[in-house]
Amino acid sequence: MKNPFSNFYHVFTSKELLDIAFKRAMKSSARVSNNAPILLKAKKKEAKRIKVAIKELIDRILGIIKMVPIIEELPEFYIELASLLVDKDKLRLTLGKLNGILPVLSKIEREYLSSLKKIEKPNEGDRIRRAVFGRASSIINKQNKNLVYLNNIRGKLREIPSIDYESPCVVCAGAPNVGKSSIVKYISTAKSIDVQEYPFTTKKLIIGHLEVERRFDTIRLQIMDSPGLLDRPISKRNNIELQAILALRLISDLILFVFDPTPSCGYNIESQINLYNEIKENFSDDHIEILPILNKKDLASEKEIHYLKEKVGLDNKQLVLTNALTGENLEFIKDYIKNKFIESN
Ligand SMILES: Nc1nc2c(ncn2[C@@H]2O[C@H](COP(=O)(O)OP(=O)(O)O)[C@@H](O)[C@H]2O)c(=O)[nH]1
Ligand SMILES: [Mg+2]
Repeated sequence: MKNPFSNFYHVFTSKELLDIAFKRAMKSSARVSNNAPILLKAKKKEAKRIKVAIKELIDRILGIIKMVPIIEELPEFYIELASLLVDKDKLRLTLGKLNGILPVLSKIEREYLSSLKKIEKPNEGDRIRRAVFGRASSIINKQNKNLVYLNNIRGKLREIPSIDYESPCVVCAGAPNVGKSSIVKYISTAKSIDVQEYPFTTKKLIIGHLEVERRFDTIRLQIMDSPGLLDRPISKRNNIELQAILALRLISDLILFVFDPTPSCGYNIESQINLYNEIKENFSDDHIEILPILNKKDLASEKEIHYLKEKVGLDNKQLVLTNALTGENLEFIKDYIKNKFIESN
C-alpha cells in the first residue's frame, strides 16, 4: 500500500495563495468587442478579474481540504500512528475553519459583482475590484496560521512509512543504542538508516526490504527499524517509543529483539531483560515469534553472555550472537528470516 499521505502536497501560505490568485486575475481577459463602450469594457474586465480571483482561491482551498486524508478511514496502524503524530481534533477544526471561509468568499463575489453592474464611471470598476481583493486578502490572511499548521502536519504524516499489509513484517526492537539500526541496515535494503553513537537517533519507523525467493514466487519482506524502547510503563513512554510499540502491536509478524549485554549502550542488562519480558508477554503469541539477538559480541564478556542466557532462560541454540559492525552472524539472521517466511503461506 502506498503511504496514504503521499498525495498530501505542500500547502501554500496565505501570501502565496493570494499572489497566485491575484496574478491569475490580472492576467485574465474578458471577452468584449473592441467597439463596446468604455464603461461596458471596464465592467466586463473587472468582473472577470473578480471571478477569476475568487474562483482560484476557492478551488485552491478546496484542493487543500480534499488532499488531507480522512484519518478515521485508514487502516488501524495508520490511524494510531497518525494520532500519535497529530492532534486529530485540531486537524478537524482547522479544516472546518478553512471550509467556513468558502461561502464568505462567494458572498463577497456576489455583492461586489452586483455593485459593479451599477457603476457609472469606468474607474469605479477598478475601485470595486481593489475592494474585493482587499476583503479576500484579509479573510485569507486570517487563515495563515491554519495553512501553516496543515503544512507542518503534512511534513509529519509523510514520514510514516508505507506498509504493505499483504507481506510479512519483521520489526527490530530493543533498548536505545543496542545496534538495531545497524542490524536492519545490514539485512535489508534500508541503507540510509542513521547509525549513531547516541541513543534515540532513530526517531521514527523506517522500513527496508528483504526479498525471499520461493519456489513459485518472490516475496518482499518488510524489515522495520524502530526507535529504542525504555523499560517503563506505557503511560511514561514518549511519542517516539510509542511508535515502536504500535509497530510491534499492529504489524509485526516476527520481532527481532536486540540485546547489548555490555555497558556500552548505556542501559543496563536488567532493564533490557524487563523490556524483553514485557514485549514477549504483550506482543508475541502463537503467530508472532520473538527472536532474541545478543549484539556487540565483540565487546561482550563470557560472563555477560552467560548472565543474559541464564536470565532470559535461553540455551545456546536460541540465542544468536552478532557483531553488527562486522556483519558476523547477520547472514544467519537473514537466512533465519527467509526460511521462516519461505515455509509460511
Ligand atoms: N562494538 C560494536 N558496536 C556496535 C555493534 N552494533 C552497533 N554498534 C555501535 O553501537 C552504536 C549504536 O548503534 P545503532 O545501530 O545506531 O543502535 P540503535 O540505537 O539500537 O539503532 C553505534 O555507534 C554502532 O556503531 C557491535 O556489534 N559491536
Ligand atoms: Mg536506531
